[in-house]
Amino acid sequence: MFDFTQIKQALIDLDRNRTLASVKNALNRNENPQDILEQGLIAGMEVIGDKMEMEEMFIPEVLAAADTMRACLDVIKPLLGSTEVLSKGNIVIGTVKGDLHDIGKNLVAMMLETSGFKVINLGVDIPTEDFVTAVYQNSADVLCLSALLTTTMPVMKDVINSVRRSTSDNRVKVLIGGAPVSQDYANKIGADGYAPDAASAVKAVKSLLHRNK
Ligand code: B1M
Repeated sequence: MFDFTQIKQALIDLDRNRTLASVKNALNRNENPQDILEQGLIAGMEVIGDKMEMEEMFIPEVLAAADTMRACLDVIKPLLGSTEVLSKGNIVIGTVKGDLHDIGKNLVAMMLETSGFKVINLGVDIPTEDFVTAVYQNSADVLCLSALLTTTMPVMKDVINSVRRSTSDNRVKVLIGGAPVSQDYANKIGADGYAPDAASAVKAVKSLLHRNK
């Protein structure tokens, strides 16, 4: 059995080369990319978050870890499954205004892409009007909003209200996610769905599209 704590610890130690080497080593040993992600990289990021909260780690260190995580995701992405030729639907995704966190959002985008959806990834710190424009220009079926800060969660409500105001038929469904977000919160702000992680985001998008038919 592969010891995923190697990956987790290398990420916590901010050792980029060792983290990448451990990820490649696990892949060479045919470990499941999903396990590498969850038991190695995401588990490591959780510890980094705790250290950040306890002021044992600071922004430059967390940024370095985020950069390493991004490099590892680039290695894993091609192995998560091949993108289907026909798009199953158009998805617009972004992190709301005021929020710069993008690792989880990019993971969700990546999983959706490899599941056959056309994904328009707007990036981070996206103004509400840009979401509205992107939904319209791309005839989006689902709008995915990510927020990692309790202070930016309320922005999701503004985006939902603006998107609803701008489309008369309610066709576009809105899915929300991010560490501080919950199903209760989704209900409260009128989102169509909530997903706690990237894998369930794919399931949630499929279920929302199914409901659309
Ligand atoms: Co920040 N940060 N950060 N940070 N950061 C958190 C979120 C925090 C919990 C850390 C802590 O204190 N323990 C805390 C938030 C507290 C709160 O609001 N309750 C925090 C803070 C306070 C801050 C700053 C304010 C710090 C400061 O400046 N004093 C600042 C804010 C900047 C801003 O956004 N305006 C800040 C900055 C940063 C960095 C820039 C240094 C960096 C981000 C780099 C980047 O993303 N490119 C960073 C990081 C890396 C973190 C932690 C450590 C890790 C986040 C992460 O990438 N996790 C984080 C602590 C933590 O989460 N434990 C923390 C891994 C990722 C895979 O998980 O993003 O949760 P996550 O995504 C998951 C799910 O949430 C879900 O699926 C993903 C994977 O399965 N998901 C969705 C996400 N979006 C989804 C959308 C969906 C569905 C599911 O559908 C649409």
